[in-house]
Amino acid sequence: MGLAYTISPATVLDGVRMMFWAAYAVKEINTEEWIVDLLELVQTKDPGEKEFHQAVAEVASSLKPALERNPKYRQAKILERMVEPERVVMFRVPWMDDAGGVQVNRGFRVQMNSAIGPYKGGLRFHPSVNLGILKFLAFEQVFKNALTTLPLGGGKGGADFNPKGKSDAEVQRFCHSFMLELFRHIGPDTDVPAGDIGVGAREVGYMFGMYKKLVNNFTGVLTGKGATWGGSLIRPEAAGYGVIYFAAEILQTKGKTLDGCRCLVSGAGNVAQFAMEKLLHLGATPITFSDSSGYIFDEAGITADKLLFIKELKNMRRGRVSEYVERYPEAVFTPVDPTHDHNPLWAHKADCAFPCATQNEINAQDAHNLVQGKVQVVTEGANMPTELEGVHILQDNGVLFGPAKAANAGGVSVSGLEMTQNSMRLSWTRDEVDSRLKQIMKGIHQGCLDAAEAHGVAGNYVAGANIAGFIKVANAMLDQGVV
Ligand code: NDP
Ligand code: 2IT
Repeated sequence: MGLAYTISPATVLDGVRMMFWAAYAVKEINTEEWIVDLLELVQTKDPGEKEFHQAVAEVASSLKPALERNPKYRQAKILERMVEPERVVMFRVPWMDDAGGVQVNRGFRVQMNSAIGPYKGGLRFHPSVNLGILKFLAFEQVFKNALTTLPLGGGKGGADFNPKGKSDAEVQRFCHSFMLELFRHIGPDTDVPAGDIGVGAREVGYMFGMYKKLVNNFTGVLTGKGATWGGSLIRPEAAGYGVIYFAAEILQTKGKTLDGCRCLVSGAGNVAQFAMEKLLHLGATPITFSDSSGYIFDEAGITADKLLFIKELKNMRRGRVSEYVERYPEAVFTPVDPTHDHNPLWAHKADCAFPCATQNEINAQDAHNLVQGKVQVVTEGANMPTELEGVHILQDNGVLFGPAKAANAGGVSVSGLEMTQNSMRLSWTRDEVDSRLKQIMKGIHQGCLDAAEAHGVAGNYVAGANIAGFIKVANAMLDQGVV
């Protein structure tokens, strides 16, 4: 028998694979140049998506050591593939207002990456929502979900619907119309949405009801469900509690605790409320919070009673934060001033800061003010609340900086635990879920430190989070081939 007949198909395949990698290897480009090229490509392809460009730039600029260590990531164009969503659906959401008028909104779902699990991520209902914002959020979600150690891919969606000033019936009609299209693109093993800005228990309930009616199937297709119909205990608290668990871990590396710390918090929604609650549990004192109309500074400290008032104000009455000073006249309300080049909330003296409202709420000037105010720790509750220049100013001045994709991963982690409980058809106790959440946040913190250390950027949580999340997804993509 001749030699040709002894070569197995597997050997031939190996040979082809080697030729494939060799062809790439001859075209040697330096990593920095390659990163610049990638950012240019992203900007040229979708020029209007500035938040998405910002998120990609932040990740790409910290991946250099990982890309240089394993040339296959560049050869297989892993990052080029990661910036391209696997699928985007965009759809009309028509609904009727209480006066009988027809309203039309635009709905989206960005299914970014499913290398390590079904697409997972929240839905945002806010008038500012557009494709660029949802692509930035979906891109961040891919890395965040990888850090949780749970089998979750990344996605994000939402609509440019403004829930403010809408009646309950209008919100219900909108949610039902939104799900009338979204239902065909999601499923418990395909894509599992949850809440985000403007989407809480009420909206998840209406969307779940419509999904169940359409598919005639009671299944865990959304997370953040009510506790009596498939929701997990601690899911409402999870993102805010997780942020504070993460900050406690950061402080512990310096032998410190949150006990006695004075804390700046922004936002007054789900994440901000439960971040403040956990700060109080751990002996710290929140002194600020905000919404889109302005912020409150309460020098005496926000107590558990005052927090109850905030929850009732924002969750039941959907009111504005200025009402707080009517009840607690010792506090000060400062309205948003669009002519300001900075947010005065971040100029108060404090030990820690927790931005928990929205993207880009800490710019370079705010970062300088935080440094000036002797803030030692900034831990992000919102997604990308700090502009890249602000991040560098904080890090260069020795502020311990916990980035969103690690620090706020508690929300999606408990969503993952909700999916597990749904699959097992059982519910865990509050203590069980809370202790798993704590363990996950501890693990994410350690994972960031380990990845940073192993890649020559010890102590840099931003680089550590990006590298650890990237490697997990990238290796899965390599294993699965060019799909
Ligand atoms: P909520 O809708 O419950 O609260 C959002 C808060 O931020 C409100 O106080 C809102 O003010 C304020 N806000 C929203 N948009 C703006 C804006 N453009 N300018 C100023 N203030 C604004 O949302 P969440 O608390 O759920 O989300 C807050 C952040 O946390 C977001 O970045 C979200 O992506 C992120 N996140 C959420 C998780 C979750 O599980 N919910 C998990 C991880 C991260 P107003 O009341 O005036 O609208
Ligand atoms: O940004 C986020 O991580 C979320 N909004 C939570 C997503 C989820 O699927 O629970």
